[in-house]
Amino acid sequence: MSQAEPHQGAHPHATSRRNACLALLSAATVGACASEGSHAREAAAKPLPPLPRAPMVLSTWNHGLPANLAALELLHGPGVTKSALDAVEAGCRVVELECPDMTVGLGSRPDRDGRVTLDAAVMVGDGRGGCVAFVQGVKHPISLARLVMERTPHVLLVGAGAEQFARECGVEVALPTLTPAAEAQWRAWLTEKKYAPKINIENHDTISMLALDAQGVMAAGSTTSGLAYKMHGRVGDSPILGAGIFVDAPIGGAICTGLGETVLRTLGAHLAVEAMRAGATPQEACEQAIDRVIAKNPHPENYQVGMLALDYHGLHGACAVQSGFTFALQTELHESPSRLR
Ligand code: SD4
Repeated sequence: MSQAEPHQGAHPHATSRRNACLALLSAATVGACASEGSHAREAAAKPLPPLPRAPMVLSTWNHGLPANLAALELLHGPGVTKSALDAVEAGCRVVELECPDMTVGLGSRPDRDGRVTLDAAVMVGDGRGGCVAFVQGVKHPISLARLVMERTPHVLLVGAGAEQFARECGVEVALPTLTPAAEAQWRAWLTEKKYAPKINIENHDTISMLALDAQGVMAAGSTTSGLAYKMHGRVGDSPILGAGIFVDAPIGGAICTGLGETVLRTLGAHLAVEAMRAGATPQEACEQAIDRVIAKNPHPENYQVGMLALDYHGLHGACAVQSGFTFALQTELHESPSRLR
């Protein structure tokens, strides 16, 4: 795909270790796509482009499309006062409210005891981060994670303590319930109770997001219900800095999705950022990190991990263990033609 060419729909490319990732580029997304490994390597050989004047947002899975739009909206236009962190929070909140895959937010599938427990994290390039894990009844865990970063001396709050902090901040904590759809699926699962924690392409889940604003500030976020029917108390990679998300200025950021245990064992996002620090392009960094995940976790045919990386020049990379990993990149906002003025 030429860099100037608008591209619509799913775009297969060969960056995964086992197969291919899919780059999801919306009709509103044009240009600057270094998602193919060869593009990224060519770009690395050339002098690096100047710091981007236009902001960009990169997210996991199909739900990255609406999330990116909400995020980028905050970063565009004259007199913009919102930051990359505001954008990440706004984008993730979209999926927390509406997630057809039932894998983010209060409408998610529960753990094996029938309780929806949520994890989230935010991080910015100066090393600050906030995380919440194993929280129930919180509509927007991504915002609670940000509050942990901004209002406490801590990085990670979990469970009842995190919920208490939410109430203290005036964040509503609802009584935990299941949506009718989630309850029906859980009850069907209970008939067999097969505990097989595999995340594959049928289980599109976590939204993880990287945003780079026009001031060259980068932020990352992730929010998830984790594995469906997990053990009560299980926490994955998403709320752990260095595992599910990591950002370090002026190197770049990386985010993950997939089976969290495999990423926790390798600190995948940190690996990718350190690879970039050592000179890898974002694409090479994702490939190296995914190689490590596969090396340290047997039977890669049984799990999926997708990784995205972005550097401060606006180059991005993507790689996954298996085919079927989609991501969304948004660099521009477009207004649709209208019939009425
Ligand atoms: C977890 N990494 O809790 C999350 C889930 C996920 O794609 O990202 N799935 O393991």
